[in-house]
Amino acid sequence: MKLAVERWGIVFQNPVLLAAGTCGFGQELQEVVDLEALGGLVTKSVTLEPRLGNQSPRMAEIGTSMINSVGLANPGLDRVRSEKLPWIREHMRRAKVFVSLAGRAPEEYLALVEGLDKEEGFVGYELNLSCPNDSRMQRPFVLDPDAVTEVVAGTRARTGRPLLVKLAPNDPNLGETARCAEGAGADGLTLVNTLPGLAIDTDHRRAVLGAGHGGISGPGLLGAGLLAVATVRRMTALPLLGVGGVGSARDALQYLFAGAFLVQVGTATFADPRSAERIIRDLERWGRRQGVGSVDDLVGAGLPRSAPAKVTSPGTPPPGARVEG
Ligand code: RRO
Repeated sequence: MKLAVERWGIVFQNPVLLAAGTCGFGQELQEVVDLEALGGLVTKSVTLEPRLGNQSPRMAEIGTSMINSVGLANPGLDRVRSEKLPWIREHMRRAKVFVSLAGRAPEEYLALVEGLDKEEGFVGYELNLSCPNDSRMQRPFVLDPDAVTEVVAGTRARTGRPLLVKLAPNDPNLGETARCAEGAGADGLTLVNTLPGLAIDTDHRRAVLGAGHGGISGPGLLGAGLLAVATVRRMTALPLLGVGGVGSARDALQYLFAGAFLVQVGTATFADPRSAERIIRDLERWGRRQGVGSVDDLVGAGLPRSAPAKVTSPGTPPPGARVEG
């Protein structure tokens, strides 16, 4: 099976990327991951100023899943330009890099793009409008259509590179948010960020995470991510990237069948840094055994685009959501 997929004039050698926040800027995993074997990666979200992040503990296991409240710890725009991008330029030539951007005001995203767009080494941006862990923000931008429009239109005016918008699994108007991002000039949508949640330490009778609540990821997020992709696919023709709970080729295939053309591996990397490489190998083997020509033949193959009933929110199950893998 041909693993390569092309969108926006960019060829991804396979459809598996590492997800934002789980691979730093690539450099952090160089000893344990063959980065050049990947379709690509999305960097940790970058803010204008460096951030130290939230009080520890910042991560905890909850059953087979995970909860985090890292709090956007990152080196800030200047060091990303002076240290991280030069390393990426030298070491990542085949794997494609998206830089994830975050901020507390729409203007911060615009300033980030202005500060980065002359740099080389990355193919596009993932606008993180859905981080659940910034205590100084009342709610993520993605839950406010005006803010989505402002950030996307403003960044659109400042770059010709592909702009992805990362959406939230708990958005009650997910389809409308997707359309809003598309209308403002987004080129693709990443579904989904972590699901806001809480874990309580019963011995000490307090929240497990130093910051209190956080975002849930791992196997428990898979179904929510799939539903989000299937829902949004009916509302927009934009290319979709599926993320949430991918730990195997079967999970990745489900995202492809639901309508994503790329998948991102996140939490699975913490348990096994080589998860993404394994998933790529297994995908190829599966496709060969099934006699599939290319990954593109699988995109949306599990769910017809024109469904008998309208699906407007992730709370409504998509009709005919039967997936075979
Ligand atoms: O840094 C974080 O706490 C974080 C971010 Br920016 C995000 O988008 N999603 C998440 O679960 N954690």
